[in-house]
Amino acid sequence: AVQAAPPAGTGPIVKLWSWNWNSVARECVDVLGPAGYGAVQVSPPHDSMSKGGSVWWDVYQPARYTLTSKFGDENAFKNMIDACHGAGVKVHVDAVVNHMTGQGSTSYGGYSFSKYNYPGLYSSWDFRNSPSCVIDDEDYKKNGWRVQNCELVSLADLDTGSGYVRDRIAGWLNRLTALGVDGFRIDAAKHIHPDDLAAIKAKLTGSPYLHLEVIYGEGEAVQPSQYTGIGDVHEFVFGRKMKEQFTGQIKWLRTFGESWGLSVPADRAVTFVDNHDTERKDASKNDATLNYKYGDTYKLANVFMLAWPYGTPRVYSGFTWSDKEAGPPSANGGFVTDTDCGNGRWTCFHRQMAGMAGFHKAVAGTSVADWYDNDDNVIAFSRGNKGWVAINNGSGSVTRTFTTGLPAGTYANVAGSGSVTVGSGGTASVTVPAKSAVAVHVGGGPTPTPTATPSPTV
Ligand code: LM2
Ligand code: CA
Repeated sequence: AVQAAPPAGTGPIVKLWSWNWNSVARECVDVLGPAGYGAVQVSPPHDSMSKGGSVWWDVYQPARYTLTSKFGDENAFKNMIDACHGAGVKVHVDAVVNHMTGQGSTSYGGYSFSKYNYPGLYSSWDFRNSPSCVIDDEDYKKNGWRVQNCELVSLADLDTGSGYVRDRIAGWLNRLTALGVDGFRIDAAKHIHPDDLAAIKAKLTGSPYLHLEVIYGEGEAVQPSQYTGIGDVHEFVFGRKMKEQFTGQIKWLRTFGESWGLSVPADRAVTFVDNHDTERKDASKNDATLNYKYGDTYKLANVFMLAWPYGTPRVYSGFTWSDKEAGPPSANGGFVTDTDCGNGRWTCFHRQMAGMAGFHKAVAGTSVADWYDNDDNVIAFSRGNKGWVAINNGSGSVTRTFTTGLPAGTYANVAGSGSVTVGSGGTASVTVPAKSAVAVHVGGGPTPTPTATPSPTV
């Protein structure tokens, strides 16, 4: 199978994490398609460890390859794919294929399994369990073999070197492709040897887009560069840099790019401000990121991600939490309930970025020009003659005349409210309130609704 990278001008990915299938379907039609999001990444659809429960992480313990998850049944899954495709949105599935569960004997609905035994699917010899070993923290720097062959947090590690296991994994992914799935986020890809992953990829039908979760760590034995020949790779340094910059001075972003020590080249990177793991890290840890709790600071980092050319951006949207273990809103024995963006239980952050999804799509293929910064926390730049953005990460409002690079006209602010009128010389007088952004693009205005508070305006 040939790796199909998203074509230029494709909208960003949005990860609707822990959303049920019915809710994703509705969101594709109501919000994602109209906004210009290119693809939605959904949670693992396989049958898991338990049939739902009170934690979120049960879905990272596959129990069998059936579409019987806490997010809905096969019908709901298929309806979601059709609805999203109808809205012009591709569907990516979170594929957990490095391991199965860490469970002792478990039974439900007439199905019984244990850590190294899944009737009709895997038996003990399909795992690297003789002798079994568990990955230690020091393995990451010292021993790449153990990172890929020992157990990740004691989860039964599949022998991905075996032809039988490769066939089972490819068979599962191919079933999803046959249902219309367009791409896969490969969970724990760092723990699967690149040769094994390449062999599985060679068994895939169609040309699904692959993006691999390979977490970068300085000086580690397993590196993202070992995987870029297989698919796009998640750029974990990006989010760490966004936290550092947006909690400091963003003027430094002028030179942002590979030279900053990013781990994946721009044309192979999937970038994100946070994901479901990093949003839960203690703020003091050096691999912590911003998350929705940072409010406007988080929002501005996402505006930058969608405005600056680096990789394929992925907007993250999950549920609100205070307990790190707590699962999504659910009922009836753990089935995830329909998303309600008004009840405070879901962040629905991607809705705040809907206008920027369109911006990202509109400016594809252009380069950065007309850089401005105030030597502190206000920056602005254009993207060719297609778009212009100003980000004020400081504590005071800024009004000035900017060079936008845009044709004369009035454009809607897709990062907030109000509009910007560009004169014949490409300049515009704009007010950017503290901790806010103004983003305008060709095809994104003139704005139809004059607002009561006319800032930012001419
Ligand atoms: C991932 N990427 O590589 C996921 O993004 C991450 O969320 C997953 O961990 C991990 N890999 C495995 O797919 C989460 C969660 C873990 C949890 C696992 C499995 O962060 O805490 O581990 O899912 O559900 C849990 C317990 C852990 C226990 C393990 C096995 O928290 O204490 O280990 O189950 O029973 C003894
Ligand atoms: Ca492994």
